[in-house]
Amino acid sequence: MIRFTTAGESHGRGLVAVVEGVPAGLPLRAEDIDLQLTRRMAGHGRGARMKIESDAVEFLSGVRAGETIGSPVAMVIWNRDWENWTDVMAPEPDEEGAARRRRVSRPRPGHADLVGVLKYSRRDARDILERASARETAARVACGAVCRRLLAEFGVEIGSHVVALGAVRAPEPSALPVPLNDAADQSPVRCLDPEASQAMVDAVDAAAADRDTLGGVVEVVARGVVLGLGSHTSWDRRLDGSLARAVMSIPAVKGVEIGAGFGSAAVRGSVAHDEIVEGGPPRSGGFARRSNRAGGLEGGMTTGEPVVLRAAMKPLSTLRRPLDTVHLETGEPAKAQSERSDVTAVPAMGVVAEAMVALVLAREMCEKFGGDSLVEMRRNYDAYLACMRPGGEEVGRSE
Ligand code: EPS
Repeated sequence: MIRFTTAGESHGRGLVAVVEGVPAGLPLRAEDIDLQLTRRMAGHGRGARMKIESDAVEFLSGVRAGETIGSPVAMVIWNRDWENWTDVMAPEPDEEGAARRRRVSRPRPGHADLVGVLKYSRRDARDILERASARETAARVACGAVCRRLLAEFGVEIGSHVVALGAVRAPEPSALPVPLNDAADQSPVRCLDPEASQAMVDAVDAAAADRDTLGGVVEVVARGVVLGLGSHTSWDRRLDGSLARAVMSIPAVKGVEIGAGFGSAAVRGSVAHDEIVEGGPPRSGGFARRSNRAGGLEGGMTTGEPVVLRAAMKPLSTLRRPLDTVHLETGEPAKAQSERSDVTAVPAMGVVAEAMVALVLAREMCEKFGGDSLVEMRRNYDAYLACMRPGGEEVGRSE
């Protein structure tokens, strides 16, 4: 079973990412991970921090001679900015009072600051924000990149694009380009429509000039996913639930919808569903759909159609035009602390959402097709395709 964990503070020494349960024999290079880390750093509206960092992983374990060996894959991403924070973030007792210099006492509405200090009995909201910072998503992207590499062995391609940024909404494309990211990554905001892309850039610039922030919506698409990941049999095995949870856990994401999502609530059943026809690929059991309003999931299981979900991100809560708050030490009304931040991170959130989708899909693939090694997993996958038909008869089986 694939599991992952991350550790690290935004201005600490670095971020640690560990993925367990990766089958042995998967070709894996640091470049596979770094490519995704670089995509996460990009996007119009990112702040000054991204000019300091140059995210890249170092493998600490689990990879040898360019292949996984079945043990936990541990990676570290060093924070370049740490050099400016060595005293403030030092683990040793703070005799000089260095940490005090960067104390955060005016919690930002919308961030974890206030609830965090109360819940964890801290004086300094920096103890909370250092971990609540979206910097942590770099480690998730590293874990997701390992899973993405595994999924690629089974023909799965995951991409995303920005469908709305602030009030600007891109027109719905008639068909999505393949591979999706090759097209989306050309845009400074990862939007497929050139006109909407320019309007989004302008909206970001206008928000920056007003010292404000913007949210938006991204769509994630996973193609080539085999039919039957997840299960209808129990609530916690339904894959739509697992995907929604994983994507909802991304900082600032406030909504997730699958396929037609909220829109399907307004239409009649006769136009909400995807009619079944013969003639799909072996991956879909030889069946296909006339449409994909279900977003590739029925009964909590993949149908073989592309898995499609959307995530809505609220505007970032670190504002250079701060909102009202209360000073933690004096109890007096105050303006919230203004930390350096992004105007928007919606394009980056798409890359993080791809990673979370990859983690969930890879976990389900390993659960269904097991395997301590990639060879074993592939054999089980092929055997499943061979018997995937009503009744489960194997192709060419003698009577
Ligand atoms: C981020 C790094 C952070 C922020 C941002 C995301 O770096 P710093 O705090 O040094 O500027 O830019 O975090 C937030 C938007 C937030 O609210 O925490 C990153 O690596 O993505």
